[in-house]
Amino acid sequence: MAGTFGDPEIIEVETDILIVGGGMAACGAAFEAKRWAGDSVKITLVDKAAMDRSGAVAMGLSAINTYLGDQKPEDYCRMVSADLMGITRDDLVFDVGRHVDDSVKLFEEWGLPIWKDKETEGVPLKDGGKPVRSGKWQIMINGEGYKTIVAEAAKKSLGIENIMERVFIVKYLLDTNEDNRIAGAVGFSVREHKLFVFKANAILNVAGGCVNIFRPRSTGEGMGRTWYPVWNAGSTYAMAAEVGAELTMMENRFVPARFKDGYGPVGAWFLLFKSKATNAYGEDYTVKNANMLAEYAPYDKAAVIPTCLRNHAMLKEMKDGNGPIFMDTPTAMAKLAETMTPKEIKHLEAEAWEDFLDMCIGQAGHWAGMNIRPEETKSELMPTEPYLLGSHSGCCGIWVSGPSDIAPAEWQWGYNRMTTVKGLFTAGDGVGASGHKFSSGSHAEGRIAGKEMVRFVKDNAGFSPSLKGDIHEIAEEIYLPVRNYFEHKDKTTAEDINPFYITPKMFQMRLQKYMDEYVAGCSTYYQTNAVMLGIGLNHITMLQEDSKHLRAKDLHELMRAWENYHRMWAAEAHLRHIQFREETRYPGFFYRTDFPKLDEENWKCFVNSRFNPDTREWELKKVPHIDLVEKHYGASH
Ligand code: SFD
Ligand code: AMP
Repeated sequence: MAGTFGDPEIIEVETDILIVGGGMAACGAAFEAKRWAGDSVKITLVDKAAMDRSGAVAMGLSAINTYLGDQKPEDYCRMVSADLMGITRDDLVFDVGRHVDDSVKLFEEWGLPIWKDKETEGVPLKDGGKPVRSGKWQIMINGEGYKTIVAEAAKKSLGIENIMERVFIVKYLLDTNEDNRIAGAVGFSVREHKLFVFKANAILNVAGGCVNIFRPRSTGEGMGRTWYPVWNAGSTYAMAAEVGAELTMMENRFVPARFKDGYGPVGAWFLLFKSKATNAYGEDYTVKNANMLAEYAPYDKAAVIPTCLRNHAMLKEMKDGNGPIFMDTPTAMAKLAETMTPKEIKHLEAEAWEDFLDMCIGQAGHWAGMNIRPEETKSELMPTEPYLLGSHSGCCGIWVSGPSDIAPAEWQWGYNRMTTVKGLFTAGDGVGASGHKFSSGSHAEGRIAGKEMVRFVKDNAGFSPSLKGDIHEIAEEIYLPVRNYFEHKDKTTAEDINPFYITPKMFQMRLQKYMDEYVAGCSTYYQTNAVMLGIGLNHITMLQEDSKHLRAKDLHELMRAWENYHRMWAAEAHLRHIQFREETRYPGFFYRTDFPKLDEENWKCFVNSRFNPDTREWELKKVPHIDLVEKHYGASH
């Protein structure tokens, strides 16, 4: 290896179960797998960051968005399906629904404060405590320390000696002897010059969703602010795709409506504070545009307006010149205050701030910096840049085997949450076609996968992984950006301007510009068509060629280089799926202007894709959708 810091030390780690990621799903998996594994199955967890504050819940959260309580899993399925325009996997959603409350009860047992109604104050959920509901499915928490609490339980279960932090996994490796069989993974430490080669019987791929493939609305000094975490770089989708796992619904995305510039979430404002959002002239855009929304089929089954359609109505106002959009916080607070004592009003004002201080500190900072008092001043809302995720109000991800008791035969192949690659499992943002899991559902899904992986490992006890590929060649490939830097850095006087290499930051900006301009980003009001997509794909193909020239001047930048490589893969999958689905299924998230209508007849189906690692070609296909809830419980809700 060229360069001043020499060859990395190569360290082999043998384990039975490898958990890649340290977020909500990973913590759930670690906890549950350990319960079933006993001491006979070795479990190792690798996180690119520090588990206490890694992943989407790093800053904490103010609400747990999935808690069923007295409600039925089939009703949860109906809600999820309607919000995601009718195409979800009922088997997977039902499975989360029947297990999610157990995760929430565990969180409380581990120390997470959950708001209770006055009558049951201080009574734990498991003893009949009634949570304060912000919405039908959501409950309120004091959640600044949410992730540290959940991570602590996972760490305690696994044992600190089985956890490796600050190791970035770059790719998975298939087995030499058995086709389509996972055998290991490879990643590097971002602190020490060490390359880790893992051999495993089963791997859980839970590295979160994908942020920053689109040019963000934040610019200049605000750059780096996003809603979902910047460190979710699409690794889950990219690494699964590279070994040939089938993806599903990668055309789906989430464009959250958020408090402008600070990216503060809106749920508590809409649901708990009962606030209304309006156009510039005080009109409720969802009421004003109700007829326009009625054109979209699954809408008639939805108890509330689906998330993308709320955006659709908002975008109509913005395009018609009726922006900005406001969250009318003063009216909502005044209304709530009508029946409150002065002390209660102070408490309400504190809650308004705490909602953001607990999960999106930047928004509280923005309010303070802009002299905004929510009880006096309205705040602007804005649809953000698109995010790829499978756990929140989106459903892109990987195609997995479902639970044996409910999944139809074609949706199950032995082990719940196993991908189409033998031994490779996923959960949380990784599982496609089943959104609205959120933090609690991702943890529960991790638990489901963790348990199944133990069963898989025990059933496959004779497996001896033999890694495909020469490890020294792989090491060369992984550290190539370092070589690029040291070989060429002295050829110019300004080290960031050099015709022989690309900095990860510039590479990311190029990707973001392509995605923004051609693949329905903010700058085209989320619109695209076949011609634009064709140009976009051409640009991304050229970017792939140039990815060999990424540079890294230190280990931190090496992580940035590989994050962007993963982003590029996720972006390509997203583009190809949008190209394939010739309709507008999610108006408000994106529009195919050449197919502006929702087409139930031809497109009420999943779109699945597979990158063939041998031919290096993508294959896309339609997969029939089955409404299991309607089949077993009828259409009512
Ligand atoms: O307000 C590698 N979410 C909300 N969920 C709720 O329940 N309530 C809310 O209030 C929610 N809201 C919210 C939410 C998220 C964010 C960012 C905000 C607000 C501001 C969603 C949940 O947080 C989300 O659904 C889950 O966390 C998803 O879980 P999971 O496990 O799929 O992803 P993760 O937690 O982000 O963890 C990813 C992990 O992977 C690591 N990682 N490790 C090794 N190698 C690599 N190459 C890696 N790449 C990534 C990460 O470090 C991390 O540990 S609200 O908006 O509605
Ligand atoms: P958000 O803060 O937008 O991420 O939303 C948090 C939760 O509230 C999610 O379960 C959303 O589906 C839900 N939610 C947000 N806004 C609304 C709304 N206007 N109507 C109904 N549900 C909403």
